Amino acid sequence: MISEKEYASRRKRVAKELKNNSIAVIFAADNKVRSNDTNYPYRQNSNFYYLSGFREDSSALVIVKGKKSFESFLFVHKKDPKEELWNGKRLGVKEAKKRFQVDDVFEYDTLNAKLKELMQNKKALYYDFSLEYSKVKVLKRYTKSFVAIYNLSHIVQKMRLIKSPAEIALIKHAMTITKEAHHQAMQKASSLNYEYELQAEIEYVFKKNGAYSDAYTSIVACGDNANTLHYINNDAKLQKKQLILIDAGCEYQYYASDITRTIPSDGSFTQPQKELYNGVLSVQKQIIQMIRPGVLRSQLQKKSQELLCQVLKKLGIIQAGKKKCMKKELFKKYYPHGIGHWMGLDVHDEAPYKDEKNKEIPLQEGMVLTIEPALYIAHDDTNVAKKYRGIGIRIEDDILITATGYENLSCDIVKEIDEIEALASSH
Ligand SMILES: [Mn+2]
Repeated sequence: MISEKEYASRRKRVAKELKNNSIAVIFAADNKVRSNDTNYPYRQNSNFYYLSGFREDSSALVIVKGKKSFESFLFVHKKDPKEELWNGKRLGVKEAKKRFQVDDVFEYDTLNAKLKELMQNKKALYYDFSLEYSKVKVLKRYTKSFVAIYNLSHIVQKMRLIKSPAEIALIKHAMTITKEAHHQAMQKASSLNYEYELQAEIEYVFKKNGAYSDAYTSIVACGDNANTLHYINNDAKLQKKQLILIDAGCEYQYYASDITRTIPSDGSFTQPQKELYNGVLSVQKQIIQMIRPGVLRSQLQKKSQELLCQVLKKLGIIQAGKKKCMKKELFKKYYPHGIGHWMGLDVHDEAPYKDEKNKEIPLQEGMVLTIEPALYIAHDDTNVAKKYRGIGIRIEDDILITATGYENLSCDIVKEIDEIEALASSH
């Protein structure tokens, strides 16, 4: 749980960054139509949630900065028995006043009128430029009167980069659920017939343990399907003697987990699969061991490419040495993506990789970064020995940067070949 005090301190930190005589407006997410009159399950906007902890739609947070002091106001949907009968209880103004440590709470219907009043004599306006919400469009009507307009999300994103102990605790909880899901998949894979059955087993564990759901659409890709990086069809038959790439993580109390494991379809790895798998695994372990404050993500990226060049050479997939492999980027065909990304409220956390001067931000205590090296060998790549074709392997863990090094938050999710095989045979 994130305390109301922590949310209040985040608003205070935002206010500190605002220019004097300014106003910041941040909106809750809109509902999104799935089809006709049904909506997707509602998910609050991460930046709004980060600053308010409020999960209802039709709400907004306004921070008004004076010369030194600031005030924060929350706008919430009014109590409305008729509407609540269909769409669930609303907190309402009265209860919101008790719960949130803001200066005042108003009805959302009054937002436009209130904004007009609060914006009087303000010099700068902050809002999230990336949002296309209906209310943002309204906001744009007022912007002409401002001397300066800034993107609020830049301030919030920077804060989101460093996780508090309470946030780390939630990510760790998400990880315990995701661990159970992946272990379940390892145990059940050989007894199932379709990729979606495996997906169902995984997401059952998510839901059963009180996770909102998946933090992103699960990837369950058997054989050559793993070579499609964002494969989400998950509708193919599970073939014998294949590897299955499973990229799945739950979202718990708004915090993500993002884990990939690659497992055999019938309980045991074949010899060529083992060779490729152990190559990727050894690279992943070496990269994780490099992690500590001050290290750059680009250093991890380059090192992962160099190490994978060596693996590819050792297996005879490429003939060139490390130097040529790097210079000509020969690895790219087999490892086309990045080593990892920030993770938090979003699976790809909306936080910067570079500072204002376009300089890369080094790793710091409290950041959470995924480490996910991979090798993808297409089924029709005739340059590669036949035994390796149609195999895609990615191994992904979520790493917390600590004061002296790192903590692998997903170290309990097995990834050694003998551990995976042991789980598969324990079913
Ligand atoms: Mn990832």
